[in-house]
Amino acid sequence: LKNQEKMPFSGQQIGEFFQAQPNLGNQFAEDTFLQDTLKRLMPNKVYEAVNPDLTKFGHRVATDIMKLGEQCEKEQPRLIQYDAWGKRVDKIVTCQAWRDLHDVSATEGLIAIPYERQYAQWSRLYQMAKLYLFNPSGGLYPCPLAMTDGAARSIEALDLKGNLGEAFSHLTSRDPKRFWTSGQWMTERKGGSDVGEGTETLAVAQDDGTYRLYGYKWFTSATDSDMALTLARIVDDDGQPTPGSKGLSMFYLELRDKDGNLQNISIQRLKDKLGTRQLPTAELLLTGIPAIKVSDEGRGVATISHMLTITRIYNSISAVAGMRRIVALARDFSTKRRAFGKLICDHSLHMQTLSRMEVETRAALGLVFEMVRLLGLEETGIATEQQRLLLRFLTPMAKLYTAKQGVAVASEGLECFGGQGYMEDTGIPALLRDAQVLPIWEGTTNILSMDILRALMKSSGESLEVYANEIQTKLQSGASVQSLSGPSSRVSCALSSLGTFIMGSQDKLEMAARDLAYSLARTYMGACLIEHAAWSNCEEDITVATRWCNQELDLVTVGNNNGCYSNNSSALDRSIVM
Ligand code: UCC
Ligand code: FAD
Repeated sequence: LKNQEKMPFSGQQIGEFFQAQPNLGNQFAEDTFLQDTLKRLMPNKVYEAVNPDLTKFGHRVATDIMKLGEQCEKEQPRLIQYDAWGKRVDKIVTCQAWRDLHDVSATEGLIAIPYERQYAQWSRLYQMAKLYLFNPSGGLYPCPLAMTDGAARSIEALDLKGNLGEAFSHLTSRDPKRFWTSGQWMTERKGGSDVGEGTETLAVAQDDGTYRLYGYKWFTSATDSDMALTLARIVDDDGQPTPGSKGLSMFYLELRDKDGNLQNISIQRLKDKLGTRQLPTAELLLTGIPAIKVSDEGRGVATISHMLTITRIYNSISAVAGMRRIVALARDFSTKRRAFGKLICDHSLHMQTLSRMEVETRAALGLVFEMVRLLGLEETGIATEQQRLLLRFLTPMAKLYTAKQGVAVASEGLECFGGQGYMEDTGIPALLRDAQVLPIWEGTTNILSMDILRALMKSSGESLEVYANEIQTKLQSGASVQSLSGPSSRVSCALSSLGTFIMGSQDKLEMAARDLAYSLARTYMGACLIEHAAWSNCEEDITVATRWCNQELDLVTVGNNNGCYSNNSSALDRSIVM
């Protein structure tokens, strides 16, 4: 053959075909479901007022902010424990991009917005819409923001501004030089779920009314934060603590002194993690750090639950935002990648795969923004008792369910890119690695399933009544749209079988807790999708609601019929596993 030097792979040439990479457009402008959700939940005047900022931010998260996030993945934090002369320094070195994300968070008002309350109860929706946009681009900075917001909300809700007003003003500042972040230290080596048994940290009273804390915190994320809320056990005059949950109190502390040196803390090591690698997560030895008690003695768990509500809502926002991101990338890629003679978006089976991911994403978004709506009502003091109960009930449900969806959709999403989805330098695997933490931190799936039961019992069943009433109200809104009658009756059936199951199976609730939580979440999601479709009256939304309700609503009934929660099922589970 002549002219062999012109063959495509000859010499130094590596071929002529290069796959066009997936790109992101403006993440607000492209997300019509988010826009519609906000239009439905906000008065028009508020939506029009926040729209320009969301549009601007939607562009930033696909451009400069995304670059900062990518940089944080490349330049991960490291710990310098000793200086050249052997002195212990315990310095966490973060990259410039991480510090820039701190400044972006302040100037964009990511924490400030809901506390400024310029848009009354709708301020939360506005803020959470920004956080949703920020999450998959923000290099895990949303993690410290979650704890920062949780701390600010705790200070506000617990009326602690007298003592902690200065901290509150730092946490909610738009000035990067003043803006503080907070940690949330609950987990110790003996246990992160059962903190009542797991907490070994002791608090010793000082003459001036403050305390010093001694202990070992096993997971502390964003250890470059300025302050933290934590749990410890106050010792009596003989040095004896009260065991169990009733011995725990909540404390406020600042990590560094005025010169920026850690105050009686040593950073033992940074965690070597599957994902969230952008985020410094450390083990801390507390060797007498000064702290202020900010709960009643023995009320630590109940008090820190104000923070948990916020961080669990952030977790849910993060899950749905991750889903949106991978769907957006996979959708764009499908218009660029060819196989078997056509673009993969023209293969109907691939399009079905994408549309199922989109339905999951919309169902999750509907539930999460419903929670955010309720949070806005609660913190502006206008929520009814029923709405407060509903928020309490939905928070663990949404956290646990969206976290699982987040992992499943990220995994499916990776596959949409074929082998490239598995390649680290595309940035796509990080979406899966980072999603995998969402079911673990802030309460695992089982623990949150039990938390739903806790909320149910504590309200003597009223939470369930409120939940059912709210679903009925949503279905009512769809009554005028004929094509929603099918999905509405599926939700009604699911609701009544849930009610029957709960009332008739008090002894089985623990065994059924996880399936029950999933069913409660799916049923509520169905109702939210129906409400949305009734509001828009558009065919696409009606199809989404119909598909969701046709596919998702039978779990508890199936489990019960299969004897999964019967008296001997636990013994059978044990024999299968062991
Ligand atoms: O993982 C962590 C940080 C990660 C970084 C942040 C990321 C955020 C997302 C970012 C996205 C990018 S921090 C660690 C998180 N740890 C947990 O979530 C702990 C999980 N374990 C539990 O939730 C358990 O259920 C415990 C610890 C709450 C169980 O403790 P107890 O002491 O056994 O619980 P009790 O006795 O049932 O509850 C004590 C009191 C009760 O109130 P009273 O005494 O008035 O009856 C409960 O009703 O606390 C109340 N309580 C609650 N109240 C318990 N949980 C709640 C709740 N969720 N809401 C309201
Ligand atoms: P365990 O409590 O030992 O649980 C092990 C398993 O047992 C879980 O699957 C759980 O669901 C199951 N289980 C336990 N009890 C029950 C039960 N009664 N019924 C059924 N199943 C049960 N913590 C902080 O306080 N601050 C932080 O900043 C922080 N950052 C983190 C960052 C990362 C990246 C990670 C991975 C974790 C972080 N954590 C943090 C810790 C996290 O909150 C805990 O890991 C989590 O709460 C679980 O606790 P554990 O690891 O002790 O697991």
